[in-house]
Amino acid sequence: MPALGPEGRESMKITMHRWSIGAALALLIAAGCGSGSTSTTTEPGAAGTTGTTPAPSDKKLVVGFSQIGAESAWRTANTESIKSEAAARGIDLKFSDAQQKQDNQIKSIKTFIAQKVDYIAFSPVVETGWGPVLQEAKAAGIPVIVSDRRPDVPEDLYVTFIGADFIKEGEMAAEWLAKKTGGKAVIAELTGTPGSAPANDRKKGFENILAKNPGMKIAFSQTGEFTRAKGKEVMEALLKTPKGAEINVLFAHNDDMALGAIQAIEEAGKKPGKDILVVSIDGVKDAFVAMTEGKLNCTVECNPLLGPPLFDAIEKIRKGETLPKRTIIPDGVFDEAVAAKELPNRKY
Ligand code: GZL
Repeated sequence: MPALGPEGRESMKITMHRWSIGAALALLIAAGCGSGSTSTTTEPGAAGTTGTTPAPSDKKLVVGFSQIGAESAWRTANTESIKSEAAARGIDLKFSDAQQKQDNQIKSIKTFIAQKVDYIAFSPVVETGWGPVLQEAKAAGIPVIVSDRRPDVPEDLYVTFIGADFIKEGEMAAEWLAKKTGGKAVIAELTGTPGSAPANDRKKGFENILAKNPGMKIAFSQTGEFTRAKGKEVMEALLKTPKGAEINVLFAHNDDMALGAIQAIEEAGKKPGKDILVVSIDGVKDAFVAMTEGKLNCTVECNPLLGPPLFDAIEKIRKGETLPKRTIIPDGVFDEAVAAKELPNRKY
Protein backbone atom coordinates (compact mmCIF):
# COMPACT_ATOMS: atom_id res chain seq x y z
CA MET A 1 0.00 0.00 0.00
CA PRO A 2 1.63 3.28 -0.99
CA ALA A 3 2.81 5.42 1.88
CA LEU A 4 0.28 8.08 2.81
CA GLY A 5 1.11 11.63 1.82
CA PRO A 6 0.26 14.44 4.27
CA GLU A 7 -3.29 14.79 2.87
CA GLY A 8 -3.67 11.00 3.09
CA ARG A 9 -2.46 11.04 6.68
CA GLU A 10 -4.63 14.07 7.42
CA SER A 11 -7.79 12.35 6.14
CA MET A 12 -6.66 9.09 7.77
CA LYS A 13 -6.33 10.94 11.10
CA ILE A 14 -9.73 12.57 10.49
CA THR A 15 -11.27 9.24 9.48
CA MET A 16 -9.79 7.57 12.53
CA HIS A 17 -11.02 10.48 14.61
CA ARG A 18 -14.48 10.23 12.98
CA TRP A 19 -14.50 6.46 13.56
CA SER A 20 -13.89 6.91 17.28
CA ILE A 21 -16.70 9.51 17.47
CA GLY A 22 -18.97 7.21 15.40
CA ALA A 23 -18.22 4.28 17.72
CA ALA A 24 -18.89 6.42 20.78
CA LEU A 25 -22.17 7.68 19.32
CA ALA A 26 -23.18 4.13 18.35
CA LEU A 27 -22.61 3.07 21.95
CA LEU A 28 -24.64 6.04 23.17
CA ILE A 29 -27.49 5.24 20.70
CA ALA A 30 -27.41 1.62 21.80
CA ALA A 31 -27.73 2.93 25.32
CA GLY A 32 -30.68 5.13 24.08
CA CYS A 33 -28.65 8.31 24.91
CA GLY A 34 -27.59 9.67 21.50
CA SER A 35 -29.62 10.82 18.52
CA GLY A 36 -29.47 11.16 14.74
CA SER A 37 -26.98 9.84 12.26
CA THR A 38 -23.23 10.67 12.25
CA SER A 39 -21.58 12.16 9.25
CA THR A 40 -19.48 9.78 7.22
CA THR A 41 -18.33 12.42 4.74
CA THR A 42 -14.62 12.59 4.21
CA GLU A 43 -14.85 16.02 2.60
CA PRO A 44 -14.99 18.64 5.34
CA GLY A 45 -17.62 21.30 4.74
CA ALA A 46 -19.64 18.89 2.61
CA ALA A 47 -23.42 18.78 3.24
CA GLY A 48 -24.23 16.72 6.27
CA THR A 49 -20.86 17.23 7.88
CA THR A 50 -21.55 17.21 11.57
CA GLY A 51 -18.52 19.41 12.17
CA THR A 52 -17.36 16.81 14.61
CA THR A 53 -13.88 16.70 13.06
CA PRO A 54 -11.61 19.61 12.12
CA ALA A 55 -11.41 20.13 8.39
CA PRO A 56 -7.86 19.47 7.13
CA SER A 57 -7.35 23.19 6.72
CA ASP A 58 -8.07 23.66 10.46
CA LYS A 59 -5.30 21.18 11.42
CA LYS A 60 -2.03 22.94 12.32
CA LEU A 61 0.47 22.19 9.60
CA VAL A 62 3.69 20.61 10.92
CA VAL A 63 6.90 21.42 9.01
CA GLY A 64 10.36 20.17 9.95
CA PHE A 65 13.21 22.49 8.92
CA SER A 66 16.87 21.44 9.13
CA GLN A 67 19.05 24.57 9.07
CA ILE A 68 22.82 24.50 8.45
CA GLY A 69 23.89 26.63 11.40
CA ALA A 70 24.51 30.28 12.28
CA GLU A 71 27.83 30.87 10.49
CA SER A 72 27.05 34.24 8.89
CA ALA A 73 24.77 37.29 8.88
CA TRP A 74 23.15 35.80 5.78
CA ARG A 75 22.27 32.61 7.67
CA THR A 76 20.90 34.57 10.62
CA ALA A 77 18.62 36.53 8.28
CA ASN A 78 17.60 33.31 6.54
CA THR A 79 16.67 31.64 9.85
CA GLU A 80 14.71 34.71 10.97
CA SER A 81 12.77 34.73 7.70
CA ILE A 82 11.79 31.06 8.02
CA LYS A 83 10.82 31.26 11.70
CA SER A 84 8.86 34.53 11.41
CA GLU A 85 6.98 33.40 8.31
CA ALA A 86 6.02 30.08 9.92
CA ALA A 87 4.74 31.95 13.00
CA ALA A 88 2.80 34.42 10.84
CA ARG A 89 1.08 31.52 9.07
CA GLY A 90 0.31 29.54 12.26
CA ILE A 91 2.55 26.69 11.17
CA ASP A 92 4.03 24.33 13.80
CA LEU A 93 7.71 24.63 12.81
CA LYS A 94 10.14 22.05 14.15
CA PHE A 95 13.49 23.82 13.60
CA SER A 96 16.91 22.25 14.04
CA ASP A 97 20.37 23.97 13.84
CA ALA A 98 22.99 21.50 12.57
CA GLN A 99 26.02 23.60 13.55
CA GLN A 100 27.53 23.02 10.10
CA LYS A 101 27.48 19.21 10.51
CA GLN A 102 25.84 17.03 7.86
CA ASP A 103 25.37 14.20 10.40
CA ASN A 104 23.24 16.51 12.53
CA GLN A 105 21.11 17.42 9.52
CA ILE A 106 20.59 13.76 8.65
CA LYS A 107 19.65 12.98 12.27
CA SER A 108 17.14 15.86 12.28
CA ILE A 109 15.53 14.73 9.04
CA LYS A 110 15.20 11.19 10.44
CA THR A 111 13.56 12.64 13.56
CA PHE A 112 11.11 14.63 11.42
CA ILE A 113 10.23 11.40 9.59
CA ALA A 114 9.66 9.58 12.91
CA GLN A 115 7.49 12.50 14.06
CA LYS A 116 5.44 12.12 10.85
CA VAL A 117 5.67 15.83 10.04
CA ASP A 118 3.62 16.97 7.06
CA TYR A 119 6.57 18.48 5.16
CA ILE A 120 10.36 18.55 5.47
CA ALA A 121 12.49 21.46 4.28
CA PHE A 122 16.27 21.81 4.55
CA SER A 123 19.33 23.65 3.32
CA PRO A 124 22.01 20.97 2.68
CA VAL A 125 25.37 22.05 4.14
CA VAL A 126 27.19 20.16 1.36
CA GLU A 127 26.05 18.75 -1.99
CA THR A 128 26.66 15.01 -1.49
CA GLY A 129 25.48 12.30 0.93
CA TRP A 130 21.72 12.97 0.96
CA GLY A 131 20.34 10.06 -1.09
CA PRO A 132 19.53 7.54 1.70
CA VAL A 133 17.77 9.94 4.08
CA LEU A 134 15.77 11.54 1.28
CA GLN A 135 14.75 8.05 0.12
CA GLU A 136 13.47 7.43 3.67
CA ALA A 137 11.40 10.64 3.55
CA LYS A 138 9.98 9.60 0.17
CA ALA A 139 9.11 6.11 1.47
CA ALA A 140 7.34 7.78 4.42
CA GLY A 141 5.30 9.88 1.98
CA ILE A 142 6.68 13.18 3.35
CA PRO A 143 7.32 15.80 0.63
CA VAL A 144 10.74 17.51 0.82
CA ILE A 145 11.44 21.09 -0.24
CA VAL A 146 15.06 22.18 -0.70
CA SER A 147 15.86 25.75 0.37
CA ASP A 148 18.99 27.82 -0.37
CA ARG A 149 21.59 25.17 -1.32
CA ARG A 150 20.91 22.22 -3.66
CA PRO A 151 21.84 18.59 -2.88
CA ASP A 152 23.34 16.34 -5.57
CA VAL A 153 20.49 13.82 -5.69
CA PRO A 154 17.92 12.65 -8.30
CA GLU A 155 15.25 15.35 -8.63
CA ASP A 156 12.44 12.92 -7.71
CA LEU A 157 13.69 13.02 -4.10
CA TYR A 158 12.43 16.57 -3.60
CA VAL A 159 9.44 18.54 -4.81
CA THR A 160 11.23 21.78 -5.59
CA PHE A 161 14.38 23.87 -4.95
CA ILE A 162 14.05 27.52 -3.94
CA GLY A 163 17.25 29.60 -3.96
CA ALA A 164 19.80 31.55 -5.95
CA ASP A 165 21.83 30.78 -9.07
CA PHE A 166 25.31 30.63 -7.50
CA ILE A 167 27.09 30.27 -10.85
CA LYS A 168 25.47 33.54 -11.99
CA GLU A 169 26.54 35.19 -8.73
CA GLY A 170 30.18 34.20 -9.34
CA GLU A 171 29.96 35.47 -12.93
CA MET A 172 28.45 38.80 -11.85
CA ALA A 173 31.26 39.31 -9.30
CA ALA A 174 33.95 38.61 -11.91
CA GLU A 175 32.24 40.73 -14.60
CA TRP A 176 32.17 43.73 -12.24
CA LEU A 177 35.85 43.13 -11.39
CA ALA A 178 36.86 42.85 -15.07
CA LYS A 179 35.29 46.24 -15.76
CA LYS A 180 36.82 47.83 -12.62
CA THR A 181 40.35 46.56 -13.31
CA GLY A 182 40.37 46.62 -17.11
CA GLY A 183 40.85 42.84 -16.98
CA LYS A 184 44.07 42.89 -14.95
CA ALA A 185 44.09 41.46 -11.40
CA VAL A 186 46.12 39.23 -9.08
CA ILE A 187 43.38 37.67 -7.02
CA ALA A 188 43.17 36.04 -3.58
CA GLU A 189 40.02 33.92 -3.25
CA LEU A 190 38.35 33.07 0.06
CA THR A 191 36.07 30.12 -0.70
CA GLY A 192 33.00 29.03 1.23
CA THR A 193 32.36 25.72 3.02
CA PRO A 194 34.22 22.99 1.09
CA GLY A 195 31.77 20.80 -0.86
CA SER A 196 28.88 23.24 -0.54
CA ALA A 197 26.87 24.31 -3.58
CA PRO A 198 27.61 28.03 -3.14
CA ALA A 199 31.37 27.43 -2.81
CA ASN A 200 31.47 25.07 -5.82
CA ASP A 201 29.27 27.18 -8.07
CA ARG A 202 30.43 30.67 -7.17
CA LYS A 203 33.99 29.52 -7.97
CA LYS A 204 32.76 27.98 -11.23
CA GLY A 205 30.98 31.18 -12.28
CA PHE A 206 33.91 33.40 -11.32
CA GLU A 207 36.29 31.24 -13.34
CA ASN A 208 33.93 31.26 -16.36
CA ILE A 209 34.63 35.00 -16.67
CA LEU A 210 38.35 34.69 -15.87
CA ALA A 211 38.59 32.30 -18.81
CA LYS A 212 37.68 35.30 -21.00
CA ASN A 213 40.09 37.65 -19.18
CA PRO A 214 43.60 36.15 -19.26
CA GLY A 215 44.96 39.17 -17.39
CA MET A 216 42.97 38.18 -14.27
CA LYS A 217 44.57 35.37 -12.26
CA ILE A 218 43.65 33.59 -9.00
CA ALA A 219 47.06 33.52 -7.28
CA PHE A 220 45.74 32.16 -3.94
CA SER A 221 42.62 30.24 -2.92
CA GLN A 222 41.68 28.89 0.51
CA THR A 223 38.48 28.32 2.43
CA GLY A 224 37.32 30.83 5.01
CA GLU A 225 34.32 28.57 5.81
CA PHE A 226 31.87 31.47 5.26
CA THR A 227 32.85 33.02 8.63
CA ARG A 228 34.37 36.41 9.53
CA ALA A 229 36.84 34.85 11.97
CA LYS A 230 38.25 32.36 9.46
CA GLY A 231 38.29 34.96 6.69
CA LYS A 232 40.41 37.25 8.90
CA GLU A 233 42.72 34.40 9.95
CA VAL A 234 43.39 33.24 6.37
CA MET A 235 43.98 36.79 5.08
CA GLU A 236 46.30 37.60 8.01
CA ALA A 237 48.45 34.57 7.21
CA LEU A 238 48.48 35.34 3.46
CA LEU A 239 49.63 38.92 3.98
CA LYS A 240 52.65 37.65 5.91
CA THR A 241 53.89 35.75 2.82
CA PRO A 242 55.62 37.05 -0.35
CA LYS A 243 52.53 36.09 -2.38
CA GLY A 244 50.48 38.38 -0.15
CA ALA A 245 52.46 41.34 -1.46
CA GLU A 246 51.41 40.51 -5.06
CA ILE A 247 47.65 40.46 -4.30
CA ASN A 248 45.61 43.50 -5.49
CA VAL A 249 42.12 41.92 -5.38
CA LEU A 250 40.22 39.82 -2.84
CA PHE A 251 37.24 37.76 -4.06
CA ALA A 252 35.31 36.33 -1.09
CA HIS A 253 32.42 33.88 -1.55
CA ASN A 254 30.47 35.77 1.13
CA ASP A 255 30.47 39.18 2.82
CA ASP A 256 31.33 37.78 6.28
CA MET A 257 34.68 36.40 5.09
CA ALA A 258 35.34 39.66 3.21
CA LEU A 259 34.63 41.72 6.35
CA GLY A 260 37.03 39.58 8.38
CA ALA A 261 39.68 39.90 5.67
CA ILE A 262 39.20 43.69 5.56
CA GLN A 263 40.20 43.81 9.24
CA ALA A 264 43.33 41.79 8.45
CA ILE A 265 44.23 44.07 5.50
CA GLU A 266 43.93 47.16 7.72
CA GLU A 267 45.98 45.54 10.50
CA ALA A 268 48.68 44.81 7.91
CA GLY A 269 48.85 48.55 7.18
CA LYS A 270 47.14 48.37 3.78
CA LYS A 271 43.98 50.10 2.55
CA PRO A 272 41.13 47.65 1.77
CA GLY A 273 39.10 48.90 -1.21
CA LYS A 274 42.18 50.71 -2.59
CA ASP A 275 45.47 48.77 -2.22
CA ILE A 276 43.41 45.57 -2.37
CA LEU A 277 40.00 45.76 -4.09
CA VAL A 278 37.34 43.67 -2.30
CA VAL A 279 34.47 41.89 -4.09
CA SER A 280 32.07 39.54 -2.29
CA ILE A 281 28.59 38.00 -2.35
CA ASP A 282 25.49 38.14 -0.11
CA GLY A 283 24.62 41.85 0.12
CA VAL A 284 24.26 42.00 3.91
CA LYS A 285 23.93 45.39 5.60
CA ASP A 286 27.50 45.42 6.97
CA ALA A 287 28.82 45.03 3.44
CA PHE A 288 26.95 48.17 2.43
CA VAL A 289 28.37 50.01 5.45
CA ALA A 290 31.88 48.88 4.44
CA MET A 291 31.24 50.16 0.90
CA THR A 292 30.20 53.58 2.23
CA GLU A 293 33.52 53.59 4.13
CA GLY A 294 35.44 52.77 0.93
CA LYS A 295 36.69 49.44 2.34
CA LEU A 296 34.61 47.09 0.17
CA ASN A 297 34.01 47.74 -3.55
CA CYS A 298 31.20 45.43 -4.70
CA THR A 299 28.78 42.87 -3.29
CA VAL A 300 26.51 40.58 -5.30
CA GLU A 301 23.17 40.15 -3.54
CA CYS A 302 21.95 36.66 -2.54
CA ASN A 303 18.52 37.08 -0.98
CA PRO A 304 18.22 35.12 2.33
CA LEU A 305 14.52 35.99 2.89
CA LEU A 306 13.36 32.52 1.78
CA GLY A 307 10.58 32.04 4.37
CA PRO A 308 7.70 33.41 2.24
CA PRO A 309 8.54 31.48 -0.96
CA LEU A 310 9.09 28.28 1.09
CA PHE A 311 5.67 28.37 2.72
CA ASP A 312 4.01 29.57 -0.49
CA ALA A 313 5.41 26.43 -2.15
CA ILE A 314 3.99 24.24 0.62
CA GLU A 315 0.58 25.89 0.21
CA LYS A 316 0.71 25.15 -3.53
CA ILE A 317 1.59 21.50 -2.85
CA ARG A 318 -1.35 21.24 -0.43
CA LYS A 319 -3.65 22.55 -3.16
CA GLY A 320 -2.31 19.91 -5.52
CA GLU A 321 -0.60 22.43 -7.78
CA THR A 322 2.47 21.39 -9.78
CA LEU A 323 5.63 23.29 -8.93
CA PRO A 324 8.73 23.87 -11.10
CA LYS A 325 11.79 21.87 -9.98
CA ARG A 326 13.71 25.14 -9.45
CA THR A 327 12.53 28.55 -8.31
CA ILE A 328 15.44 30.97 -8.74
CA ILE A 329 15.37 34.10 -6.56
CA PRO A 330 16.87 36.98 -8.61
CA ASP A 331 20.06 38.74 -7.43
CA GLY A 332 21.41 42.26 -7.92
CA VAL A 333 24.94 43.72 -8.04
CA PHE A 334 25.70 46.69 -5.76
CA ASP A 335 28.96 48.64 -5.72
CA GLU A 336 30.51 51.60 -3.89
CA ALA A 337 28.82 54.07 -6.25
CA VAL A 338 25.30 53.15 -5.06
CA ALA A 339 25.98 51.89 -1.51
CA ALA A 340 25.00 55.02 0.44
CA LYS A 341 21.74 55.41 -1.47
CA GLU A 342 20.85 51.70 -1.20
CA LEU A 343 21.84 51.15 2.48
CA PRO A 344 18.55 52.44 3.97
CA ASN A 345 16.62 49.99 1.77
CA ARG A 346 18.47 46.90 2.95
CA LYS A 347 16.20 44.41 4.76
CA TYR A 348 18.93 42.09 6.15
C1 GZL B 1 24.03 31.19 0.02
C2 GZL B 1 24.24 30.60 1.39
C3 GZL B 1 25.60 30.95 1.90
C4 GZL B 1 25.83 32.44 2.06
C5 GZL B 1 26.71 32.45 3.25
O1 GZL B 1 22.73 30.91 -0.43
O2 GZL B 1 24.09 29.20 1.38
O3 GZL B 1 25.75 30.36 3.18
O4 GZL B 1 26.44 33.04 0.95
C6 GZL B 1 26.04 31.41 4.12
O5 GZL B 1 26.80 33.70 3.91
O6 GZL B 1 26.86 31.00 5.14
